[in-house]
Amino acid sequence: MDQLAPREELLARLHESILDTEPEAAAEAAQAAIDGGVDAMEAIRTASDAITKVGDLFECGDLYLPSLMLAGEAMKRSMAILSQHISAEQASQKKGKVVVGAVSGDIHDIGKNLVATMLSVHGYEVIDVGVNVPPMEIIDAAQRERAKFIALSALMTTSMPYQRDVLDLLREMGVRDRFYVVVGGGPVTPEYARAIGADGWGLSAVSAVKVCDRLLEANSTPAQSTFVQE
Ligand code: B12
Repeated sequence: MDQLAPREELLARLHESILDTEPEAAAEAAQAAIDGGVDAMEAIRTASDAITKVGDLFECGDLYLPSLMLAGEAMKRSMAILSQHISAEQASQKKGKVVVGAVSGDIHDIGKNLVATMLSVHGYEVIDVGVNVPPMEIIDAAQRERAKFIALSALMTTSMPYQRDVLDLLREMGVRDRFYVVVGGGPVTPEYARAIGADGWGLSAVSAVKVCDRLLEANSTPAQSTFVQE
């Protein structure tokens, strides 16, 4: 019988498959990591590290759009496998539920998925409602799931106003104080986030985790909490 590949080798294979933008290889590497006894959380951290590097390469023009999209798919395929293997103990460390979605009119999901992954790796239970989600559907999901946070992604100036609509609707419904609302995405600035009455704004997926952590630590009522930006 073949000897099991060492842990480092399995993790390196996963990392490489995402950097090489190969969805099929990423799914296989994720399964191999699990079969080889690698902790799912550790593998998720490795995959997140790889997709963050891919994002950096894209930002500085060293990677083109089709590759970015393939890398996003590779991340998705590996996460589908790895997330099934998070242990009960790890799952019980959850800090609370976060409804994550891209608002109406916006189908960009690479950054949103990265935010969802980073939050999930850092102990949040993520309910990803997908892309192009109308404000009321996002609020319905948050109420149904008894979420603590709503994280809204918008990549276009034309979709940003729907972040405001979510907040307006929460206020109209008298439930604004039930959820911390965190916003982000390319054109969304901290000034805009403050103006629409969000609780926090984050520049990146890593920032999204920091913002949620800081809001939890502050433990104040949503909408009355100090605005957090990272
Ligand atoms: C990839 C891409 C696409 C892909 C999307 C694939 C997919 N599955 O997502 C495709 C080709 C389908 C596409 C389509 C379109 N796109 Co496009 N697209 C991009 C592109 C090149 C990269 C976006 C991306 O994935 N970046 C990489 C990820 C990792 O970064 P990110 O999304 O910014 O996310 C990070 C942060 O913003 C932050 N973040 C994101 N969400 C959140 C949420 C929270 C809560 C927090 C805290 C943080 C956070 O964390 C993320 C990770 O660090 C951008 C240009 C750009 N440089 O941004 C244009 C861009 C966003 N697209 C644009 C446009 C106009 C379109 C189209 C309308 C084009 C067209 N005419 O058909 C369509 C339709 C889109 C629609 N209806 O939604 C414009 C938007 C312009 C504007 N300001 O309004 C951009 C800026 C390009 C441009 N310069 O013109 N697009």
